[in-house]
Amino acid sequence: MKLLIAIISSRDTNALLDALNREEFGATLVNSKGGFLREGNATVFVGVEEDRLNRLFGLISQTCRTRTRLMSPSIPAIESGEYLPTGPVEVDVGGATVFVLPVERYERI
Ligand code: 2BA
Repeated sequence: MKLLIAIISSRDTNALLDALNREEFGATLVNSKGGFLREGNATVFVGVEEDRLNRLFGLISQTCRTRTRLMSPSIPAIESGEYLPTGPVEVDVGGATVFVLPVERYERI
């Protein structure tokens, strides 16, 4: 068994969870925040048998879109070391950042 952890856009959660439910994947959704943009995103945990992992990746690819976000980074001022705002830059986010971990033991008690 594997534990798949997918970090996705909050806007894609319904589509992904609907698809997972339809195909009887068990899933847990946790609200999270990206360390770079500091915006809300979503983290989905799915315990899955190895032979269904490819199907799971397929559902994530179908439901999680790449989006462009505008952000205003701050860069250090040369003399004072203070942070000054610059113009907005475009950042591509998603469709999904996915980790697959081995599961040593799985029990439902
Ligand atoms: P954030 O950390 O808010 O990052 C949002 C997007 O900003 C990233 O999209 C990437 O395009 C960009 N980005 C992140 N760090 C950057 C940096 N140091 N310089 C320039 N651009 C940067 P994604 O790569 O699609 O990541 C989406 C979200 O997935 C991330 O939100 C974070 O919550 C998570 N994530 C990505 N890589 C991760 C990792 N190695 N470990 C844990 N979480 C990760």
